[in-house]
Amino acid sequence: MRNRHRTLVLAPLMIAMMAFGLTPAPAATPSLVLTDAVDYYAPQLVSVDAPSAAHRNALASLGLDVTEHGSAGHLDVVLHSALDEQVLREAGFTWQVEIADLIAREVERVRLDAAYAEATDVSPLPSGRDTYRMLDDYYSEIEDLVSDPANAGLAARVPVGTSLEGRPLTGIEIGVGVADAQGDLLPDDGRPVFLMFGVHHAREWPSAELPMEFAHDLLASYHAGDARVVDLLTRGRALIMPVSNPDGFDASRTSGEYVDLRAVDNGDIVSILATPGNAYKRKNCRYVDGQTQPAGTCILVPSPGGFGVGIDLNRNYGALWGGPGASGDFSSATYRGPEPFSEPETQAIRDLISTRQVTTLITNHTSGELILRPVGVQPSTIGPDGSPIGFAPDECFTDADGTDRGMQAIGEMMAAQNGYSNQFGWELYDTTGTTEDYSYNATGGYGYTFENMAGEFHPPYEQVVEAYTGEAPAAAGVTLDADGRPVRANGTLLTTAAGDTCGGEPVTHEVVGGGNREAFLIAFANAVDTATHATITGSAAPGSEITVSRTGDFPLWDGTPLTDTVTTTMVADDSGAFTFHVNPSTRPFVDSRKAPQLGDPIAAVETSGTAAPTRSATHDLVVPADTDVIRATVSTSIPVNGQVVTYGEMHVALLRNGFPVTDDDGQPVEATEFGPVNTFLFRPEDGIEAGTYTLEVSNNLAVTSGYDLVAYAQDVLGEETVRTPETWTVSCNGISTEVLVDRGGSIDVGDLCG
Ligand code: 0X9
Ligand code: ZN
Repeated sequence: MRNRHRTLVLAPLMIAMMAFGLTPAPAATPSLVLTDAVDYYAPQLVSVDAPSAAHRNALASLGLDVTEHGSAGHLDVVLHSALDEQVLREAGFTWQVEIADLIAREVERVRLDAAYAEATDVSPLPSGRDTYRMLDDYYSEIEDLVSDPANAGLAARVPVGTSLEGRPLTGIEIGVGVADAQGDLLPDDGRPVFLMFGVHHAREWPSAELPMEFAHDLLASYHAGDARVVDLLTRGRALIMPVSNPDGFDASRTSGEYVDLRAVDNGDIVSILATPGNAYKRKNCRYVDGQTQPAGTCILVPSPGGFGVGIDLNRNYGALWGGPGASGDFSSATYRGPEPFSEPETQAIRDLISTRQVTTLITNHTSGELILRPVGVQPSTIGPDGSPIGFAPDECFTDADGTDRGMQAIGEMMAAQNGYSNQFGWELYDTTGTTEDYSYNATGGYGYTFENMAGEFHPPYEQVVEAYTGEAPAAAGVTLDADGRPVRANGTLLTTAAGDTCGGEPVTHEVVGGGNREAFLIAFANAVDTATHATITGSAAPGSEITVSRTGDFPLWDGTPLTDTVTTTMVADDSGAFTFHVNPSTRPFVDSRKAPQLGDPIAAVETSGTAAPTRSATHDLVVPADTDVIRATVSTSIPVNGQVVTYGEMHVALLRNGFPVTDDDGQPVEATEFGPVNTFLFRPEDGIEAGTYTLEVSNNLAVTSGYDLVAYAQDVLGEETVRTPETWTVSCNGISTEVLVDRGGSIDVGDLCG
């Protein structure tokens, strides 16, 4: 009832804002009177044709409300205005409408959810829930779980921090012996942590439901004597924070509920129109960079979709902050904030990650049915150190038994359960400053983004239930092909070829299609698997405190170093010995990266031209002997709405005597890697013979465009950057030692504690 009352008061303000496309100044008190029905542009969800990563990055650079959902060749975008449509059209994109009216869909969603709740006594979820939780439900359920006497010792509340508006950031930690009698966290005992987040983005409600259900599940399964869960909770701990952006979530969730008001005011357009105010809000609640603001006012400021006030928390983390796929404009859906970790929410999460040994992390988002792993930008993109970003050093990792246990392999194991696509973060579009890129780069713990659900930010609740249990079509359709690889119902592999080059014994899948429940359990199992993290052992008197710490710099995109310290302290038990489960001592950031290092150009062509839509133009490059690669960068700019926008939508092919240059097997040599400004790297297996080559530039957009082309002949100096090993400083009772320990390794420090 409280919400309903508040809605009626707020609706006219929201309508006024929508009608005039305004974002109010803080504490604005407009007194607009609504006379006639408002003729509104219904926000729509459209699927934009974007056949290549270059198209997708071009699309992401238009400043529209791009979502992560997209199948091969498409990317979904929320259109909020006729102007959005115009921007898309003028950039030459075509699209299909998926949801013509998100407001009407919200009305339908509320109706479907009411019907589902009516028809359902207890859902198949561990909690039995049949409706989306409100913010207070998350707080009260966590409190109920930790104070339930049956869970004594097993579940602890974790105060992670406080949001901008002063709401608690609350996690629950689950593991044998983690809590005291009051449900507070006991000191760390050296066991590894599986960390799971939800709702970085306000509108992505299922991303909080799924981890909350996993918390219920772990406890219930433990009590039921499920041997696998008992083992996991004995060897490790699961730390779950369902809502990482409580201010934004509360605004979105309560706005979504307002739609119900049509029943109260007889379907008056006012209450329905009020919905988009915050139901599709994405960012946090910051109104003005760096300034505090009155608590509880976020809900008053409508943020249609990704736009409006706020900072995109998933662009605010430190790793390569300020790089591609993040915006410097306050009103952008991907606004990165004025500096890395400018927001209390990301600061709190950084402090959490840098004081615990998080060996595996899943940050849940919605939607798109994807499992994304580092890195966030295309590997050929030149990073702040002047070298290509390359692949994550842990993309592939072969354990002592010869089995693939790298991030790609663990991703595939999870994909076999929920039916999602296992792929690199950059395969849809570039991002920098994201949660798992930060956590992976700073700690070496495996990190994934789950884009849960098929294609809506808050689909009917029944779909959330099915996503957890495995009844969802994506999970239910998974089978194994003749090679034992997981495939979709239509027979396509769930994991992309790009990551499938690791060379160890492939992982095996005994069960498939178990939904997110099984996928989360696999991630937890990886977190406790000593094959994919490291251990430090020694002897210690009961109660001794052992600390591991490491300080290092990682660069922001402009090269500015950001100092990062990881320090974790554990307390030895009564056994006289300790085992500290830690991440590898060397951070991925300074670890060897698999990326070609190119020598100085030995021949070059710099030119410009014009290409009509779907047509190409050609330019010659005379290549000397000793050339290993030809690297071509084509940049274009097109005025859109009076602004010059830089795209990367042109494609380059390499020809000789009018025919594509082919490899041994007769296939044209494709550009293997390309960056956000369209850098194409041609690297035939046998190198490049001296002679004249032709670069064919073709225009994929529907408008004629000028371009600049720079192409170099270069040789490859080496495949990997030099590794700079790092150590953990291990200390106990004032004595310390430096320990170098790799993934899968174990080091005994003896009686360091004296
Ligand atoms: O753009 C995002 O923040 C995520 N998608 S969403 O639609 N939920 O907003 C994707 C983040 C992907 N992470 C990395 N590429 N590292
Ligand atoms: Zn998201």
